[in-house]
Amino acid sequence: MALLSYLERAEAHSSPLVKKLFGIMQSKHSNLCASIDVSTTKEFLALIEQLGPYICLVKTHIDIINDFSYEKTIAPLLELKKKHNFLIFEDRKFADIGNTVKHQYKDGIYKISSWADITNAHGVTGEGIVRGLKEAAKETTSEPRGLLMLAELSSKGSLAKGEYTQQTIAIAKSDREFVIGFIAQNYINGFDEGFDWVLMTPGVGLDDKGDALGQQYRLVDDVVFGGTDIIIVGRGLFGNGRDPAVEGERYRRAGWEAYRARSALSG
Ligand code: S5P
Repeated sequence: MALLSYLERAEAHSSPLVKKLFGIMQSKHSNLCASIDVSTTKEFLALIEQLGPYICLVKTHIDIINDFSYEKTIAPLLELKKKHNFLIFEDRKFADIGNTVKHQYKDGIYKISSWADITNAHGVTGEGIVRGLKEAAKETTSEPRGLLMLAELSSKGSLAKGEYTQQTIAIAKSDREFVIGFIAQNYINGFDEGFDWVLMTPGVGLDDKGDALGQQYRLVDDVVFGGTDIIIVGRGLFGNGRDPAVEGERYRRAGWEAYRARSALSG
């Protein structure tokens, strides 16, 4: 079957959040998500300001920011979101029982459900995790919120494979309204069944093969031709003294051209 453009997918999708995301991707010609793993608010906001024009999504690990506060970290992040037109994905990787994740998502210092459009969860604790997170989203806001299930991981020796991956996909299918897709390394048989899941892939780097702590990088073309919709890039954009604006444009172009080439081949 021919691969649809992001615009066609936006028009056809039932989720308001996915419509918005694909719409942004189409208008910015970007399937690049920037992973901003830094530990001060100053660096965090400066990087997002520089990368803003090139990305469709900002991925955060808000709990690694030393000087976090809603006023100094989140309020300006939301201003940058408006200015540059991207969505926000808090990579919280929830992994507890439904009742606990419900509170972890909406309470505490971070109040993730109040500002992050998208978050993600492991399947390890079973289906209740989706229900708990969905309840928290509904109790927080009328804005659309979405969940990605972690079906596979990029790191060496990951246990998320085979039967575990299949069971995680089954959990995702328990709620096709709140669950919008997956974090995985490739398109996996069993995802689809006629539903347009969003697939995002981290562990992407054009210059490095990995890091000293088990991260493994693959090339943009490999992950996009492997079936991904959104490439997630962190240190490739700003690590090792790289210029985020230069790398932002480089990865944006690489991701966009790869998706176009894949669509043309499938058409
Ligand atoms: O399988 C995974 C899933 C995730 S969400 N592998 C990953 O590396 N990630 C996240 O993507 C990880 O937590 C980090 O924030 C980012 C990759 O960063 P990079 O600097 O290695 O590109």
